[in-house]
Parts: sequence; structure tokens; C-alpha cells
Amino acid sequence: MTMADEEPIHLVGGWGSPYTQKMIALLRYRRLPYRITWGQPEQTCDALGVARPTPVLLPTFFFQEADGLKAITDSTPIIRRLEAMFSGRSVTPKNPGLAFIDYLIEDFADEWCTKYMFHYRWYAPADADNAGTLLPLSFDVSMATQDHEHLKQWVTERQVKRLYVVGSNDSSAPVIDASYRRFLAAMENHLAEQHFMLGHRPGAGDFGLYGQLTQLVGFDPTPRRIAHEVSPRTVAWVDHLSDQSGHAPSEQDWIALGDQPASLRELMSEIGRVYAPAQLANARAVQAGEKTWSATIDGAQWNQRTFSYQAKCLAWTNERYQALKGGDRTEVDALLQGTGVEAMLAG
Ligand SMILES: N[C@@H](CCC(=O)N[C@@H](CS)C(=O)NCC(=O)O)C(=O)O
Repeated sequence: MTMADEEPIHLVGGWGSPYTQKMIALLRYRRLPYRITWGQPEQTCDALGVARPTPVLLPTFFFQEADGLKAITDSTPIIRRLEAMFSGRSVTPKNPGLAFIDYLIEDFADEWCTKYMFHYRWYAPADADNAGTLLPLSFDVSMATQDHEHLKQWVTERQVKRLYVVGSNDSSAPVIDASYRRFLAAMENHLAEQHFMLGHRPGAGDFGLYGQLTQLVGFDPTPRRIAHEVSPRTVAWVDHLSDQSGHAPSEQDWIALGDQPASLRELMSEIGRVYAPAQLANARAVQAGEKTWSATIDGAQWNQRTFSYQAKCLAWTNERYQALKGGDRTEVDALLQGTGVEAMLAG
């Protein structure tokens, strides 16, 4: 199928939603025409007579299936669906070892870097005030002043109360901050070597990181200040990645794992240091039917609610790892050895 035969891909999203930003940058890079409705998916689903997704998430995509139009969420499988629908300008490397590391980076971005995003957005009052003011306007810039005041208060109260969802509280705040700074330092070193995480063309992992960073660098004052301090290359990269429609990738632009710069390992080490213990503790709690979990992360006590979705993410990562054969497995193991990520892949 070519795009010329197709209606633009329809999605509903929010400017302040990292996963929306992830997907529209990916659509631009892949040169897939799209149209986005800025707003809440419920209204569009109802207007189109399509069942609402459960849970309703931003972004929500609309895809025609054999039995009619469907509202679909979750960016990671949507990326794979788009790969199957349209050829060329792929964001999933063919080499299985590279594809695994790309997937790991995407998972880390979606499930851990989003903790940076949500924490900085709502933890400090000055950041919460910024987000409370701008988020309603991002859906309707001409909103009546009274409605704006009301929505600002509503969204701020709601989201500040939900900080626990990402495990943000007074004891985890320094851990999140330290992780964000180390992550930025690793990005600074890595971007000094190459334009994208796995070489000279972007993978799904780049778009995952980009989505969270659009907010951290472009929307919320505290993480923006830190990014400018720690990693000017990341600040520039976010602008750069927003529109890669002119980039002309070739197969050789993926760099083999064995030839990657040492800076990739630094990124892997951050995943192993903070994300691996969180994923393992969460999965154990899901297994035991416990509603909350606590673990030592980066030397501090971390308490948070259990999420079955993240246990699924860990299972998917493991399935992909177990499927690696021979030399691919050896290359991945060599990259990850001593990073702490191995603990996530114990089967
Ligand atoms: N795993 C999903 C996550 C999407 C997601 O969590 N979206 C957020 C906004 S960025 C959301 O809609 N949250 C529901 C809410 O805030 O009520 C994806 O990759 O698309």
C-alpha cells in the first residue's frame, strides 16, 4: 500500500502529552501523512460512534479494521503496526541484537523517563503552576478566562494528587533528580558521537526518548533549566528530532552493537541502575498480588503503587531477549555485561 491511496492517519492527542509527541515525530520521520485532533479521545470516539479504548489514553489512533473503525492506544504496538502497514524509513532495526537494544531504550523512555516528566511537572509549585496554566490552553487557546481558571485548578489538583502513580514523593525526589542528571550526562556523551541512539538513523527508542524530552526540555521550567546546564546537545537534539522528514536513511546507518561508542553503555548503565530494580520489584508485587511495592533504588527507599502493565513490559522485554540466538545474544550480552540490565533478563 502507498500513502497516496490512503486517508491521513487520524489521531487524537495533546501537546503536553509525551506519547503524542513521540508519535507525531515518528509519523513525520516516516513521511506518513496524519491529521491530529487536539483534545480528549472520548469526544472524538463518541462523535465517530467508535467504542472508547480502555483505558482512554493520549494519543488515541483510529484504524480501519475488517469489522469497522477502531480506537487504538499504546504507542509501542502502534509503531509496530505502522511498520507492518507501510514500508520504508523503518524505525525497527532488522538486526535482532540492535532491535532488542532499541526496544529496551523505548521501554526505558516510556516507563522510566516518564517518571522524570511527571515528577518535575507536578512536584514543585512553580512547575505545577506553569503546567496548570498551559495545559488547558494547549487544547483551546481561546478558552474563556473563567473556564481557564476552573480547569487550571481542576487539572493541577488532580495531577498533584497523582504524583504517587510514578512514585514521586519527598524521599524519591532526589533519586529522580539524580537519575535525570545522569541520563542527560550520558546523552551528552552519546550525542557527541552520533546523531541517534543506534547510529545515523533514528529507531523507536529515539522517538520514545524524544517524546519525554519534548516536555522536559520544552514545557516544564525546572527540567528545562537542568537540561540546559547538563546537556546542551540534548536540548538541540529535541528540536532536531521533531522533524526528520528530510533525513535519508540507509541500512548502513545502523551501527552494529560491537561498533557502538562506549557512551551507549553509559545509557545502559542508567537503565540497569534505576529501571531494573523498579521493574523487578513491581513484577514481584504483581506476582504476589500486592498493591504496592518498595525497593532500594540508587541507595534510597522507593515506595510506589504496583502496575500490571509494567510487569507486562518486563515480560515482553524478556521474551524478546530469550528469542535472541547465537551471535546476536552474545553481542547484546557483551554490551549489557556489568550494567545491571542483566538482572531484568534472568528469564
Ligand atoms: N503506554 C501508553 C501510555 C500513554 C499515556 O500514558 N498517556 C497519558 C498522557 S501522556 C494518558 O493519557 N494518561 C491518562 C490520564 O492522564 O488520565 C503509550 O505508549 O501510548
